[in-house]
Amino acid sequence: MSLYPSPAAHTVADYERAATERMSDDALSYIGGGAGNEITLRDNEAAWRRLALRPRALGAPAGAGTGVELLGVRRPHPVLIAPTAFARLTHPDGELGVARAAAATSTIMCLSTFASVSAAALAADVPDATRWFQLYVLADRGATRELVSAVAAHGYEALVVTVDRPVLGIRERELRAVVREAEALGHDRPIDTSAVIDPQLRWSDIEQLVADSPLPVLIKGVLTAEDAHLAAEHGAAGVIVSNHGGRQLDTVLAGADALPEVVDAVGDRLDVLVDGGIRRGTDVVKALALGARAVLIGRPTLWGLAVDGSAGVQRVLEILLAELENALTLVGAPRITDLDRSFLTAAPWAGSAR
Ligand code: FNR
Ligand code: LAC
Repeated sequence: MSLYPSPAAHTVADYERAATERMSDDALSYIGGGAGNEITLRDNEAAWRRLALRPRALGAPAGAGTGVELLGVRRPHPVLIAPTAFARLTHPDGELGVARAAAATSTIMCLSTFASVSAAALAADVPDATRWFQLYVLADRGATRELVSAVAAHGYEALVVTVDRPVLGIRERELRAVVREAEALGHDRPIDTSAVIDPQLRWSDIEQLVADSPLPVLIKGVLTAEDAHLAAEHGAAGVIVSNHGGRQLDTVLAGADALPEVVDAVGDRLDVLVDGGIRRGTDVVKALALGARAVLIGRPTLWGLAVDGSAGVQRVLEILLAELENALTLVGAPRITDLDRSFLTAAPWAGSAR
């Protein structure tokens, strides 16, 4: 019998604390760690807190709706599950548990190239989860093409091509821990993700991939207007403003700070999404007010998974969605799509202890 959800688990932070208590040191270092001094990792959360809300009174009937349009498709809400590798390291339910929680909350799940289940097995096991596939372009382009046709055949609706990992960031917590990925996943030796990802990927490859792909392509890991323009010019349907959860290059901008320039550059042509440090419904409101169409959450789903398997992931999503609805009504936006930058201002408390 599971001890959770306990009466004390009301927030994403409660799940983080509970997960920290029960995860192995190795899993904690892999999931919780970031690159270098972890300045970007910490700032991903802090950057949302540097924005204050400017609510409007009497503007929004309660429950006015969280619906958004994403890649031209109506969705009930703008929260997605970010791709995270090796979910079975966290809990035996793994990605199948995440997918069940996604289906129960009408959340799009983005499956990692390095998932601990195959794209086909997940599609067969949880057919009613809306699925996107995160693609690392492999040095073996034949294998990459096969992977793309397999995920399209199995009903995945978009490709998320991650471009911020030509090499692995220097993650010191991970270096200090012995990550027993292999053992947890039933392999006889560690999986060297860097050995298979193509470090030489170029924008011309993206153009080819878009031309070959039966699915719309989003580029994940964009932090500048320059790259957003290039993504648009090379045929992407969307960009995900992301620093990979602070795991790649330390001291790059947080998603919240990079988002405005990307929205200003391509927001009228592409769907702009953002991830990194989203822990509250108010963070989602701020992201959408800055011009994002949707947000992705990474670690919070893994904390839910660690605490209570699929039920924990579902509860984490329910908490965020309830907070989002509450914040939307209180900020006075009739519809989520009515949010704009007039609902935001620089927080007077930014820079002080919070
Ligand atoms: C990731 N992320 C990631 N991204 C990706 O494109 N492919 C992947 O396989 C992984 N794997 C992965 C594993 C773990 C343990 C974490 C924490 C993250 C990055 C992820 O998609 C997302 O960008 C961040 O996690 C978002 O930040 P938050 O929500 O974790 O703060
Ligand atoms: C990570 C890789 C798998 O962030 O993207 O761990």
